Amino acid sequence: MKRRGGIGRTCAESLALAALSASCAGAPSIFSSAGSAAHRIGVLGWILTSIAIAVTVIVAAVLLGALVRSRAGQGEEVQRARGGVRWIVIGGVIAPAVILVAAFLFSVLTQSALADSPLRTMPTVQVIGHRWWWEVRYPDAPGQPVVSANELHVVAGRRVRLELTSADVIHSFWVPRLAGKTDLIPGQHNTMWMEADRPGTFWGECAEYCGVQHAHMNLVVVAETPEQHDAWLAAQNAVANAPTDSVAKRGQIVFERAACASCHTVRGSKAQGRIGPDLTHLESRRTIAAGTFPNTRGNLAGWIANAQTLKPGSGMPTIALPAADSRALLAYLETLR
Ligand code: HEC
Ligand SMILES: [Cu+2]
Repeated sequence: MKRRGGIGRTCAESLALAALSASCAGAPSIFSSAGSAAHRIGVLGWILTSIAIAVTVIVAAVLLGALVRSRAGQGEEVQRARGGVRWIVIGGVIAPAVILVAAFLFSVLTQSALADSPLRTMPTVQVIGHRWWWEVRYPDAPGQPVVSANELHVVAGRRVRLELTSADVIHSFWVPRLAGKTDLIPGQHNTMWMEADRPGTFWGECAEYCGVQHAHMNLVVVAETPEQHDAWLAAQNAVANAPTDSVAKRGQIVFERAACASCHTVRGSKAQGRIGPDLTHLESRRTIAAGTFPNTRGNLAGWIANAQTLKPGSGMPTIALPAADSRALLAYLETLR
């Protein structure tokens, strides 16, 4: 559903976004895992939290006991009677060593379960971090390479390998309900695997401070059935159809003249820019500007006219266009399904 007019985020839209991130099935917390990798991390989280709580409670109880006894003036006798040195060796050396070794072992076991195994054949998705959006590529897709942004489609119940790198600074890929964090580092390819155990949408974000718009660098993972995924890939695979409607045709000319084409690619057209997100299937995406706004007509119009007010410092300049051009441009963008 598209709405006309309105710049920026209205109250209803903030709610819509909140609903999207929440309907991204529950709070994005490691304790509500929805995939095997995240599940292991959740278990490790509970183990470490339980150990920490137990240690705190025991230490507090012993301390309290000592205080009560020293108040009663029996401190020294008790210490002598019970063997103070033994307490120190057990409580101060052996117990911490056992606890730390156990915590270390649990962590190592989890880490090795999460390690990417080159033996398994998994479909690969490449994720490239940009200040402040995510480029997503599907090199295994049949035919043309599929390129999208800020939305990652996977098959529910199937592992996918992520190949992570960055075009500028260090970012960190994190979808709390599906997997742990992995850094995206310029000049390096980190890999990880991820799996959603059921269809649904899952909210993700950049987990490494990467500049002023770090908080507006979100993404949505869409887990779907194999049939839905194939249909989605086939649709993304297609190049954009040339617009037939006269207003949209004019919009395409505006797009190519107003510098949009120097930064954005629309496959199947002259626009081959590589600075910003691929817009070939812009309309198929749920959000714009990396999860910052729901993808509505009003927000698209507002974004183009006010990008620097809405996401200051972002790589997208504010572009003022005459009203008629702006309408035509929107009509064109709406053909990019
Ligand atoms: C100097 C390069 C540049 C120019 C020129 C430019 N853009 Fe962008 N555009 C970007 C960048 C970078 C982003 C990503 C911004 C972000 O999310 O931080 C972006 C984002 C967008 C988005 C949101 C895409 C998404 O999926 O989030 C749309 C739509 C868009 N631009 C349309 C346009 C149009 C229409 C024009 C011409 C009027 C234009 N851009 C001109 C660089 C540019
Ligand atoms: Cu980032």
